[in-house]
Amino acid sequence: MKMSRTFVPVLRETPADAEIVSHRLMLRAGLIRQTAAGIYAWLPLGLRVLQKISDVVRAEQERAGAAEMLMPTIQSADLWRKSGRYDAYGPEMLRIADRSGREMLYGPTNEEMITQIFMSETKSYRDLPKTLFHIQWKFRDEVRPRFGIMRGREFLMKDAYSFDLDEAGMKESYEAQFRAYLRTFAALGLKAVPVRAPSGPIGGDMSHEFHVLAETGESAIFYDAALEDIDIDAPDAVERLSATYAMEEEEHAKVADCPVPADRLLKRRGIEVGHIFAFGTKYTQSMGFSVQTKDGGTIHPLMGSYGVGVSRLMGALIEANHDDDGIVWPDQVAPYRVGLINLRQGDADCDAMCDDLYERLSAATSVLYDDRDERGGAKFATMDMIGLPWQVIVGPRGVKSGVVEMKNRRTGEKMELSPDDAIAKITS
Ligand code: P5A
Repeated sequence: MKMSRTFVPVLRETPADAEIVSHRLMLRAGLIRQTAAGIYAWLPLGLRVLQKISDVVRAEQERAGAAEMLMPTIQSADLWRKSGRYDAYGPEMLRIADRSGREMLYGPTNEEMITQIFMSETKSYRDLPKTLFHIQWKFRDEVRPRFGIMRGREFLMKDAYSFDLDEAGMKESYEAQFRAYLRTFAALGLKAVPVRAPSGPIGGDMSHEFHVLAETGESAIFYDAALEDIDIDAPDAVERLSATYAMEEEEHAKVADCPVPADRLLKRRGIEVGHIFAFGTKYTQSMGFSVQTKDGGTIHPLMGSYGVGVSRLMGALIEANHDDDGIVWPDQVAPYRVGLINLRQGDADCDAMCDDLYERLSAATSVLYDDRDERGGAKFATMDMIGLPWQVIVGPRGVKSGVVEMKNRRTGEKMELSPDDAIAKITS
């Protein structure tokens, strides 16, 4: 992609109303723009990152045996009356009416809808267990939307739903998602702490939140330092992590005798990037979903639901990956892998070398070519701000001696290479 064609409205100044670094950098790097309180447009670079995060989340869901589908954002109030949640949900739910006055809502979550869809087609124990997921926009009319997309009103969530025949099956599905979450956050290069959690309006009594550690996190968490030594790839990782003490401050305060010795109890701030629940028959019972069992009886399937804040993850990733000059994207989620800078746009030799590099690099990886008629200083600042992993810099001096400069955004390491060697290094 050429900078002259795409839309990257970089801001020189720090936006006054952005309190935390990820919000500031998302605005400054031209990833998002607010369109109404807590509602954001995703500009080209932001959308590419959102898609890459979704890809990582999706891959780990599929690996865990969950199948992707897509449910609508708009739901009918009647569906929510069946579970009794229409009234219970309160003012966080955006309630709307269609032209004939039918009550609708913009979904804050999809337990009712998936249950309705799945129960219509499922009569027998042979159809279970199953876990289905989608990655879809949600709306919650938060009292205090803040920190940009971190606590938005409209936000992107991965939500998965499991259906099982018995408690043991439900526990297995829960653990499969638990493990998928550990893998997802690790694949994104984030350190996430699973914390035992109250289940709130979703329901049930088995629930964990996953917190990415960050000083700007909204939650304070207390946990046993031993938790940090657990290898998430070990077969007993889920078991050990669920058994190890970790609580949000509010819950921790309710614990009469904390079992963790004071010298091992850590207090950190965290960003809640995931939350999983097992609530058994809460929805299948209220909505009348039963299946036949092997021995001729009937049961209500047991459910769990599993959320990842996909858009919030972008904020968490920036909190964990930035420096004074801007964002420093990890490879997996960078909007482009390479930023190509032409220091003398309009100079025939520089243009020719850039065109050649652009074509050859694009064949192997993703490239953003800054082909604007701008000063070198401005181009450097922009490229550092948007944080692509590699910069390839073409200037008149280098062109004469047949070299380009390459810079690693994370380490700051610079090297002079022939165009061929630069391409080889980036694509190796
Ligand atoms: C689980 C999946 C649920 O809604 N139902 C379906 C369950 N859980 S949750 O904890 O309420 O939300 C799941 C994750 O979504 C993110 N999230 C948000 N992200 C941005 N802005 C918001 N206002 C917001 N609210 C929730 C969080 O990451 C949360 O863990």
